[in-house]
Amino acid sequence: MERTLAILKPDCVQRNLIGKVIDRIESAGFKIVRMKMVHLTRAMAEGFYEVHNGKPFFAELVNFMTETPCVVAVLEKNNCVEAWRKTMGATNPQNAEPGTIRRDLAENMGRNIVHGSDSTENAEREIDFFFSRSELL
Ligand code: DAT
Ligand code: MG
Repeated sequence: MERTLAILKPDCVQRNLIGKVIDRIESAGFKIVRMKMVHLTRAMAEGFYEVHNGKPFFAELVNFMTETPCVVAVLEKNNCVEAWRKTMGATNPQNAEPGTIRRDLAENMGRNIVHGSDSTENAEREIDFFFSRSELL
């Protein structure tokens, strides 16, 4: 079964929306196979988002992701990577479809509640970034 990495970002935790987002995940048919809270260090946030290093929003992104703990989870479903991107909605909540998490809950593009891997290759990399081999057994 295909897997992806989801993050309930610091804004989700700060605004007490963890339960609402988990409900949406489960209602959309994803199985939550692993889940934990993590407070990212700067080095972790910079490493996780290294493809965005050098972009104008990079510093803001790293600051945001290190504000408070977040929740990281491994989701499982058929066609999981694409299905989770669809459930999240577009990066900019103003462009996201009604009924998506970002459209319904996010405040702006920088603070957009959730993360999802954008390919099966990146899903593997991102799951390995947060979960050790023994945690995945
Ligand atoms: P996504 O999270 O939809 O995969 P991304 O990988 O392009 O989007 O960017 C990672 C995060 O960086 C995104 O969730 C929010 C932030 N971000 C991206 N583009 C931005 C911009 N133009 N201004 C502010 N924040 C931005
Ligand atoms: Mg991305």
